[in-house]
Amino acid sequence: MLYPVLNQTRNLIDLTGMWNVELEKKEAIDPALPLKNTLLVAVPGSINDQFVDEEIREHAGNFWYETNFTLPQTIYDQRKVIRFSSVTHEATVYLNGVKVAHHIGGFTPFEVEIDSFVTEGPNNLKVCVSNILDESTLPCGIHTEKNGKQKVIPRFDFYNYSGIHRPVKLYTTNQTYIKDIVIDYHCKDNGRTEVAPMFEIEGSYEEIEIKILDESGQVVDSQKAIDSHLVIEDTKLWQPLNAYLYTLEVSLFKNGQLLDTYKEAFGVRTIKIENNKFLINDKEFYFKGFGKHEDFPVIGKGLNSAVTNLDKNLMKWIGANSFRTSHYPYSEEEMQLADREGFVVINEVPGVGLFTNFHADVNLNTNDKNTWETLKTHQNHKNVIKELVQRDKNHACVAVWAVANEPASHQQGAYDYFKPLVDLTKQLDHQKRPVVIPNIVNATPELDQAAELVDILCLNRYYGWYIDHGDLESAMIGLRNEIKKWHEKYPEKPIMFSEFGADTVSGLHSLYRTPYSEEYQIDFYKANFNVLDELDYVIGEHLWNFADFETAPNIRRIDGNKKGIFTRDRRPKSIAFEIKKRWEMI
Ligand code: GCB
Repeated sequence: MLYPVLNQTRNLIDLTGMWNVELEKKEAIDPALPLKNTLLVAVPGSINDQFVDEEIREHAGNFWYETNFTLPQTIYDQRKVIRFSSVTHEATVYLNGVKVAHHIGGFTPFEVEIDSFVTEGPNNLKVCVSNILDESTLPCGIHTEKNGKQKVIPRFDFYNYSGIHRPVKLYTTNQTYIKDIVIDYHCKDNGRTEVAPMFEIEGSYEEIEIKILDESGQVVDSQKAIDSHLVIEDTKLWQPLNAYLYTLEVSLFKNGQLLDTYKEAFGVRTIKIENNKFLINDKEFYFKGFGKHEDFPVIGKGLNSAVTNLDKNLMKWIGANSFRTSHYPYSEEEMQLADREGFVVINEVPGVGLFTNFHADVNLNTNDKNTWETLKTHQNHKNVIKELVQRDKNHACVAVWAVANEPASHQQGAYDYFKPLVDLTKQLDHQKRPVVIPNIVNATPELDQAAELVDILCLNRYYGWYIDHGDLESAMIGLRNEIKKWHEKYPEKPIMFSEFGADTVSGLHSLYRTPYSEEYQIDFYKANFNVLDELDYVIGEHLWNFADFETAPNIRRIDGNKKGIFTRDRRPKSIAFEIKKRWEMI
């Protein structure tokens, strides 16, 4: 599936804006009838924080969205497709009362051809959005009932924002169209790159023209056969924080008439792991950056380009070169920006909550069932991997795939659960990029069963916070011991600190440098940096988290998770200036 664009052969109509919304309560809503008790809701955006109404914010179940549109006559003869960039978490789409699409998974796009259902007059588009998470979904949650009300208890540490989070677009093509493009390339010596693009094309055509353009729009090479190899001489490589993007342009013709054309940007770079090092273009790369969230006041997880842009600029300001899309795929627009700016991305599927006896709220920590005998997520897990690799395969910024976060990889069954998923990721990815599964502290080097499957040992460690809270001296002894054991067990695998951090209330100061103060956050990071700077097999540091973010209420979270280097509204805490100094030196 290609990103929707406007060009010589394709039209693009934006369906975002104010939609109607109605909560489905006891009585089921009939998609054939107009919605009755509607409110206005902004699309894109999470629904939760747009109203002054706790019932809406906390509603677990269906939200019915609705909009109406009439198409211009000029495009009526073309093939028409509605594309949702993401609907969180499950969407059933009705056009003029007829069910036309269903999609499970809140962070990847889906689309439907609507030619058989659309009318020349007004059209009614309804989307039934469910925010229910259970033991089959990803992310994984607990679906239960309390006081006669449905409830979703997240098994993860971020707020279960839901709604139509990213743009909804109607685009058109001719009956002959380019369905997908895979840009495979091989870097040879002397700066020569052979590009072997693969195309999925529907319909008939007589001629194909494939071109590679450089950043100034000059044609680098062009060919006229579908299985052509194109050549870039003196390749300008895509480098971290110094990106160079080529464009592959493909056009289809019949009787000299242009039927379809599409441009896909791509960067040329190599990724290797050798001798415990992570190499980009054969040069050692050290990850400096963050685990992030798509999270901002009012819009929740809704796409907002200004926020995405500010985050990118804050990361540049502080000296970061990379981030992880914890704990779900981020917007396509964010990936395009990362390509453009040269950020290196660890791209994560929503494989989070895969630990049945863990919950961010310690009071729920009572269930001791085996995760892998309890959960029914495997099919959905395969789907989210397929959809993410499909969506992001051509992005130069994507350097690593994360197929889960902190699963119960110490419990029996973890290996059998993850082996097919890691294999699937590699099989689907034409670049065979490294695969990781950020590890939870319970899955010690002695107990863990998934580490042998991964290319980098990504450790999420909170020594000095959840372990030896407030006692950094003991904490660092523990951390050193553990890392040593990992290295002894897997001497050939690089290690990365994929999460470490301390909750910090912005503006809270302490002479005694106590936890939650800005001083403690500084001491915490200094202590951790001392340890990881001693170890030459450590390939990077991703701080947890870029910014404070919203979570479900629980005893450890006061107005959300406060481990941000920036506040939720992106003001720096004192630590930000320390990190900037460090990263500008590395
Ligand atoms: C983790 C999780 C992350 C949490 C973080 C924390 O290990 O991966 O989702 O937010 O810890 O702050 O507890």
